[in-house]
Amino acid sequence: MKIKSSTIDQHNEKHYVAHKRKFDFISSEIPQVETIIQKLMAFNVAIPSWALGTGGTRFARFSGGGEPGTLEEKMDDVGILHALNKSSGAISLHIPWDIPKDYNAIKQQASSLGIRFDAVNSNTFQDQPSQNLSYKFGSLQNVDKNIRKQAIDHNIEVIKHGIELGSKALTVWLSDGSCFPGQLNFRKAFQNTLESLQEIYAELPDDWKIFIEYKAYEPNFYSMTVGDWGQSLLYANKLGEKAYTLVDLGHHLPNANIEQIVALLLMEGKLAGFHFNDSKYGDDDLTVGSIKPYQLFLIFNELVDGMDARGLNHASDLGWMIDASHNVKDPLEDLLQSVEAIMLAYAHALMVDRKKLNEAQVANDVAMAQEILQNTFRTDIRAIVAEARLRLGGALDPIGYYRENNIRLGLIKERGSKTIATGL
Ligand code: PSV
Ligand code: MN
Repeated sequence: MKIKSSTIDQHNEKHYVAHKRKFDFISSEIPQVETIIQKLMAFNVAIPSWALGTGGTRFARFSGGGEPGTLEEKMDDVGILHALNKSSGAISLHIPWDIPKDYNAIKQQASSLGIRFDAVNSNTFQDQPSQNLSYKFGSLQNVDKNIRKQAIDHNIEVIKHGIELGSKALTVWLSDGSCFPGQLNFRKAFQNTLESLQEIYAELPDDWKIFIEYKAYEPNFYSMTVGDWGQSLLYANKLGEKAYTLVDLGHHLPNANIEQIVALLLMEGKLAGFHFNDSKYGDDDLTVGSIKPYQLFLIFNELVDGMDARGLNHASDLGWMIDASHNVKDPLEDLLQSVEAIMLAYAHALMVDRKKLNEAQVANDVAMAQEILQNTFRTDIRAIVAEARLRLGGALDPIGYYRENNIRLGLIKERGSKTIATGL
């Protein structure tokens, strides 16, 4: 299913007067509004190929119907999102869940939808039917050299798929670790993992990066071999300049100060980018910004500050990806909400008066520093994000459009109500 731009124009006409009133007001309040709009227009967040269907828990999965059953259909779904918000122009593939059968055809489809291929993700946390050896006791860390070799080869194969598609990064998330004290020799597990990663690193093309994603717990509950940003940074530093630490917002112990982690990784030139999601308790994979929108803003505040300090291009120098699971909402609506939350947090961060904030910091004016951040966060800038979308031909109210035009019903008619997407 393709969204016709004429139907978006009709939708926008209906909403334009109300939008203009809000936009005129907010632009009169914010002097740098044009710069913010230009930056928003350049910014895109990759959609994970594994999160276009309904997610589930280990108890149950309640499919909503019309799920994309093939990679082509997943691409079409990202095309729908991108047509509506103009900020979802990339897809991140998980291999082997989404192996392209015909590279040229899939690349043609991508370019017709205005989508590029972001980081490719390897999977050595599950056993595949075609696989000889099991990852039950880990992959790159495994005590068995042959199992490590199988996992290394898989990662190299993922790089090859990525090269064909024009990706520029490999994301490695390992479930490796241990469930009980004594199960693992920590030093040996680290060394095995490092040596395995070095073999993968050696296969990276010159213009590629490797993203090392950490996670505090799950599926292993006593130790994780890449359990926090310190461990990830150790691997990244030992591997070399193409290796970076990837932050998934749900992968920390409760109450971790993620904004500080981000600031320091950026300072060290080692921040890869993000897997965005939100959480209340653990790796809940909830809609971005649905639980802690202020934290999301504080993270973006550090990102903008740190990227500007290093002269980085906001839109292209870090990897921006969503990693969420939509268990009770329509996945496409959920993803629209997630991207909107990211754009709002980014726009708010661009608005922060950094000169004043710096003055407050050097004067130890704690109350003023808080005022600056909170006044920014409490300003309703939704019309600015909507204006950026409008200028690119997107919908003023993406979810409104999605509902008015019964997109899910159309997808169910096209694909049926019982299709099941690959992924978690
Ligand atoms: C693991 O929890 C993770 O965050 C990794 O990024 C995986 O690739 C993804 O989720 C799988 O859903
Ligand atoms: Mn992740």
